[in-house]
Amino acid sequence: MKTSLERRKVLESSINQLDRMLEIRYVEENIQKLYEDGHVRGSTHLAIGQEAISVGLASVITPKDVVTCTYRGHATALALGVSPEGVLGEICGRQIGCAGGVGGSMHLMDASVGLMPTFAIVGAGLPVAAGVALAAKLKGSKDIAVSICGDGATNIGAFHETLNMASIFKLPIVFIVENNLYGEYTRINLSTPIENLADRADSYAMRKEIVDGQDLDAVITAIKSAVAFARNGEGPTLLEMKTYRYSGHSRSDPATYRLPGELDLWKQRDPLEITAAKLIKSGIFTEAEYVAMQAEVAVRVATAVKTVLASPAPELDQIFKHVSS
Ligand SMILES: Cc1ncc(C[n+]2csc(CCOP(=O)(O)OP(=O)(O)O)c2C)c(N)n1
Ligand SMILES: [Mg+2]
Repeated sequence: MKTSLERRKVLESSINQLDRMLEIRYVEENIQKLYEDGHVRGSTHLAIGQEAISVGLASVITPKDVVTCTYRGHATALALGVSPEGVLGEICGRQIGCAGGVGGSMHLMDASVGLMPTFAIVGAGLPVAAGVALAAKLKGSKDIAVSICGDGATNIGAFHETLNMASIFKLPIVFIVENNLYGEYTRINLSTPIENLADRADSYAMRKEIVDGQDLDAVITAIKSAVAFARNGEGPTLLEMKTYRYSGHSRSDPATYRLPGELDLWKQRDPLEITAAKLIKSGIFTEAEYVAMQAEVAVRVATAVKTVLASPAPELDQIFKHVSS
């Protein structure tokens, strides 16, 4: 099995980026099945439909950069390099999981590729990322921090305090807001009085950009310039990624609160299909190769599921490991 770092290096070509987006999609679909079959305890939150953002990010930053993200971070973990066994194993509470099976769905982590343990508390990752960015600045390193949060998190106090501090200290940080239009079961227009969340950067005199989060190329271009800006010591950027989650908020939410027809409209702009169509049009990839890739990735993920289900649960004494007193 490849290490997380080795898997990260594979993201250099656009064909490999498409492969990773497919892997994320199939892992997420399998998580839903594993949940329904009783292998997942507690909750789990899928990012189907949002794959381009994580893969775009992982294609740009280095493993020395640090990322904080949310409970919806399975896609980010896989994109950064954590294996399907590491992600699925953690979600199913098995020893093979990336936190040894004691963290679960909302606490994926892998320091070797800069993934801080993912955050279950809305907005909690932002100040931590700012702390990492401040440390990098004080040390004079060129490393940056990235904070990923949802649209709902932009209404949390920690979001505003962190943006203010990041701006005033010119911290090397990129704030990514995955605006998927919903916070739990509430549509954004019922909770948030502005349409473009990027505008929240204006209060903090911060660089901002609205990005088509379904288009991998647009995501990569925006993240590249925000990362260069941060590495040059020029300060933070707020990137609002317009996106959509195909599934409900969490494991058993049928999302009956969606606007009629909304899901179908977004599926017409599926990030995997947009990327595949571009590659096929450019002539560097064929339809047949795409079909073969889908089959290969499906087998890879099915094999990971088998490996995970054969992995034991953590021993009881693991409860006391990594706990400070
Ligand atoms: C501080 C805090 N308040 C409330 C919750 C309950 N909660 C969990 S997810 C969520 C919605 C967050 O929505 P958003 O930031 O848009 O992220 P998304 O789930 O859409 O990715 C809420 C309110 C929480 N986990 N933490
Ligand atoms: Mg949301």
